[in-house]
Amino acid sequence: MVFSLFFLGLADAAEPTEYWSPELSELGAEALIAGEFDGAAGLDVIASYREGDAFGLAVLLSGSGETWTLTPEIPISALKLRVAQWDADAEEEVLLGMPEHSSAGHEVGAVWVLDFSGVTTAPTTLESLQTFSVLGDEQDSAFGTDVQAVDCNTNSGPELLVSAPNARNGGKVVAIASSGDPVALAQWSPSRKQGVFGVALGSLSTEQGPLLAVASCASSTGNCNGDGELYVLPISNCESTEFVEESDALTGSLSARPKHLIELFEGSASEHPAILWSAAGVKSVLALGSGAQLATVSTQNDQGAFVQSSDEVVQNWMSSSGSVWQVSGALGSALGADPSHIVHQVDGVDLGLNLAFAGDVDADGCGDVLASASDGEHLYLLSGCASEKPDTGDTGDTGSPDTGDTSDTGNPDTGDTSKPDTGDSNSPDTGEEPCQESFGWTCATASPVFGWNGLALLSIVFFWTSRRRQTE
Ligand SMILES: [Ca+2]
Ligand SMILES: [Ca+2]
Ligand SMILES: [Ca+2]
Ligand SMILES: [Ca+2]
Repeated sequence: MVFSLFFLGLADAAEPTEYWSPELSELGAEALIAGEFDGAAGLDVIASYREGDAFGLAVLLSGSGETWTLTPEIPISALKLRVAQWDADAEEEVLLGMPEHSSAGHEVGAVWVLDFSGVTTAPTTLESLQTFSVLGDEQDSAFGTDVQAVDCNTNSGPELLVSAPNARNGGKVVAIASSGDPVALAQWSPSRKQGVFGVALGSLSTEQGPLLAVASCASSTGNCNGDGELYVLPISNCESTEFVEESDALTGSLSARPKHLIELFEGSASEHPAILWSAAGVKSVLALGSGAQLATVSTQNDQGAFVQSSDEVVQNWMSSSGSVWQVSGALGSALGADPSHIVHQVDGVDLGLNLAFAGDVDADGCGDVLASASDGEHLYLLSGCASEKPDTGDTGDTGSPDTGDTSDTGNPDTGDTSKPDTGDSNSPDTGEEPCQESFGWTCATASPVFGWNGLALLSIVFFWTSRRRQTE
């Protein structure tokens, strides 16, 4: 295996703005989604919040403009939120997985489909938004750990694909019919009858039809410490029970339990299609065709949040060391050479516990992202357009602060990295320390000066590995 390691070079700093401050505890710390849910033009946002031992959903629909707090009759102790197209109307529906949900005293797990179409007044209960629900069939199986809606059967409408990684004999994924009774049409489980199958799910649309990506840990710890496997299941016809062989895994030996499996935009990697195994601490780019691990991005102190937007080029958004990094272009060898990274940060706050793509909310031509943060009180809006550009033209006028201006011509401000200048003009910034001094890391490999905060902490490691399979 050949790998090279270098750090991101110059980056621009961007100041997020407070987008939603509903005075709830731990807003968006567990889950955060955004989309068009109510049918009234404008972004709708749903975030978890905490009330004592339980979670609720904080809802901000553009049609009402008010914050609603919704809790079900049985308190939620664990949840997953996904956005899906469930019914025929144009609005998106919300999938709520509750893997610890109890029914009749048994913790069987549940998934609800919530429909906010046309909802303009505060619902009295979360249940009143329910358009479909299904309970797990086995105690302590963690049914609802992850969920996707994919049309995988000839009957009308999509099916609900639900994982129950703690189910007997190594976990399972089931396809639930959307019409009629919520019965299981199909089931996938590991033939070795051990491990944790279905810790995360992702849906992929390919020329060969819909595919379901399933993350599994071979051991039953659920941590995927070097034994994580990615399965890609054809689901154009899901109507039977299938046992998945270890040798069917697209790739194995992956680290860290993923929070998301994401179908990457074209242009995100050297091969397409590609899937991102997005876990806390590690983001692995996996080629769907060859199974090769194309690139690995290591992050620090994050929860595995990752989203993409697409402007002129793909924008990758991920959290590391309390900041959200916006990295343009392919997650591959060109990454470190491209200086147009933007770091979004808020003083004193860990930003980016969860991320949600928000569309172009501020109408400046670039896709934007919502981020929850450790202060727990606000959702922040991260603008996809760089609010500050590198100083490429300082003329020496000493009176004006150098805050990312590009109108001056003259001396480039070569020390400028991730912080607005504080007033100097014809000399390099001195307010920013090279990473060598800040972190004790060597700075020799990339650009001359590094930013002061966290640049070295988002290190990019490329693994040029061939496809790895477990074949025993
Ligand atoms: Ca809306
Ligand atoms: Ca719909
Ligand atoms: Ca609907
Ligand atoms: Ca924008």
